[in-house]
Amino acid sequence: NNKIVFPELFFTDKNLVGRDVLKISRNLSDLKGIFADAEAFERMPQNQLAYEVSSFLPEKEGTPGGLYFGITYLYPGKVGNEYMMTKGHYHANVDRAEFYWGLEGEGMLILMDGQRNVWAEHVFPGSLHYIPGGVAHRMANTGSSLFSFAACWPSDAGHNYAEIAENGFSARLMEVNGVPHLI
Ligand code: PAN
Ligand code: ZN
Repeated sequence: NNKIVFPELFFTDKNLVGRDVLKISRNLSDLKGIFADAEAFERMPQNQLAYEVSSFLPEKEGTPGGLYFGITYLYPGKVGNEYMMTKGHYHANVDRAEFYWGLEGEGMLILMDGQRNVWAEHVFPGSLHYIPGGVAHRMANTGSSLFSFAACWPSDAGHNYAEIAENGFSARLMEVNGVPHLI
């Protein structure tokens, strides 16, 4: 397993030394309902690993002024013609912003503002993406290898998954003639 390693935690603040990195994983079953082709989804093994997130959360959730850091490892694949993607969310504190940057592999950052306008940015190793407050965000792996990206967000941002679970994004990233299209 040669995926990019989590940075070495190197802090002079004694309170941070030895803090654990939180690891979560999402299987296909955790992504039920987010893909357009529900039949293709049901035919896939529900225990298939979709993505993993390793996070360093040095502050208590909700602390104003603190920062969180995480790396997401998004595996390649498609559900029907739709690229494998993260659940996506607004921040619970909706005006909180976030940085994403590409580490390995390639994908698209899908963004949606409060008026449900959707646009996307190409993510590749070294690309930096600023997600303003009020903008929902989701990543899709458009390549055939592991897509890893890092994120930095405020410790008082929180996650609002319900809004996207109920209403989705107003556009999807589909493969058409071998290339990604926002539809
Ligand atoms: C990221 C995301 C991570 C997984 O750390 O939480 O990429 O995506 P979902 O949370 O949408 O499943 C982030 O945006 N934090 O705010
Ligand atoms: Zn976020």
